[in-house]
Amino acid sequence: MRASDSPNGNTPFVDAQSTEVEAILRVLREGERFLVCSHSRPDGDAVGSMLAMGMLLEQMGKRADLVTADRIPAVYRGLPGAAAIRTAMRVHGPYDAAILLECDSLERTRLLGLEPFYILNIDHHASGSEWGRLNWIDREAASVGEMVYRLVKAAGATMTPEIATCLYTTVLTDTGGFLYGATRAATFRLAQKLVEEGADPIQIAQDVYFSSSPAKMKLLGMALRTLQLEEELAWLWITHEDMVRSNAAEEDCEGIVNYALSIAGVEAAVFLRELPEGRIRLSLRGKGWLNVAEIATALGGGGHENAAGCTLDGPLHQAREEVLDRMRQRLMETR
Ligand SMILES: [Mn+2]
Repeated sequence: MRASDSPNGNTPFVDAQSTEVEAILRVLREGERFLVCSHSRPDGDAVGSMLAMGMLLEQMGKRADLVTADRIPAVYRGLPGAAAIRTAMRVHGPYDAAILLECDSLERTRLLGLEPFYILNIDHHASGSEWGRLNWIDREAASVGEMVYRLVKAAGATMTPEIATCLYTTVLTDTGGFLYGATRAATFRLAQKLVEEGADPIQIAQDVYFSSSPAKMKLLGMALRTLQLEEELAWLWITHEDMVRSNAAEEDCEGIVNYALSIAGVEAAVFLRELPEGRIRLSLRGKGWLNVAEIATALGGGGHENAAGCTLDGPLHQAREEVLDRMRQRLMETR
C-alpha cells in the first residue's frame, strides 16, 4: 500500500517520498531565482504544474520565470497566471536552479541553453529516469501536479483557489477525466481536496473538454475516415495536407487517438500525424494489456504504460508499418 493510500486520510500525499520532497524544498528555500520549464507541446499537466510551481515559488518570496518551447494550447490559456508563461527557443539568466516538470530527458523540453543549470527533475513518466542533478520520480503519481501538491503542502504554503485550479486541471487531464491507468482511490481524494480548496470542477471540465475549435472537429472527421482495424489494433492518421485544409493547430490533434481506442475489443491504438517537414509524430494508447511506453521508448520516444509517443522518419506508411509490426509482435508475445 502506498503511503498516500493510507485509509486514515489525515495526511494523504504528503508523507510519501519525504526525502526527495525535503531535498527539493531545501534548494527552493536557498535559491532566489528559478526557471520553471516543461516539455514541448505542453499538455494540461505541463501547464498546470508549471503555473502551480510558479505560485508556490512566489509565496516563498522567490522569482520564477516560466518558459516552454511551444505556445500553450488555447484550452489552458484561461488558467490563473497562464499569461506569464513565455515561449522561447533558448533560455539564459542567473538562475539558481531550473525546475523541469514532466520531462524524461533534457531534450523533451526542446529548449536550448539548459545544460549549465542545476536541474531539478520532477517527473512521473514510466520512462522517467534520474538524469537531473536532483531527481524526484514518482511513477505512481496521477500527474506531476499531484507531486507539486505535495510540495505545496510540505512547504507549508497556502493552497489558494488559483493553485487548486491549476492542480485539478493536471489531475483531470492526465487521467483523461479519471478514466486512465493512474486513476486510484487517492486520485479522487486529491481531486476532492482540490475542489474543497477552491477548484471548480464544472468550470474546469467545460474549459478543457467543451471548448474545442471547429477546426478540431473537421480534423477529427478526416482522421476517422482513415480508421483501420486489425484484431486488437486500431490506427488512424492525418497528413500535413489535412492539417492545412482544416486550418487546424497542432493542439487540435490532442485526443484523436482515443476515438480509435474506444472501440470494443481494441487493445491498443495509434494516431499518426505527418509533420510539415515530413517526419511522423505517433501517439500510442493502450487499455492496459500492452505496455505502449515500452514500444515508444524502443522507437526513441517515451511516456506512460497506457499513453506514450515518439517521432519517426517518414513517409507515413513506413512509420505506420514500423510501429504496427512492433505492436503485433508484442501482442503475440503477451498472448
Ligand atoms: Mn503528466
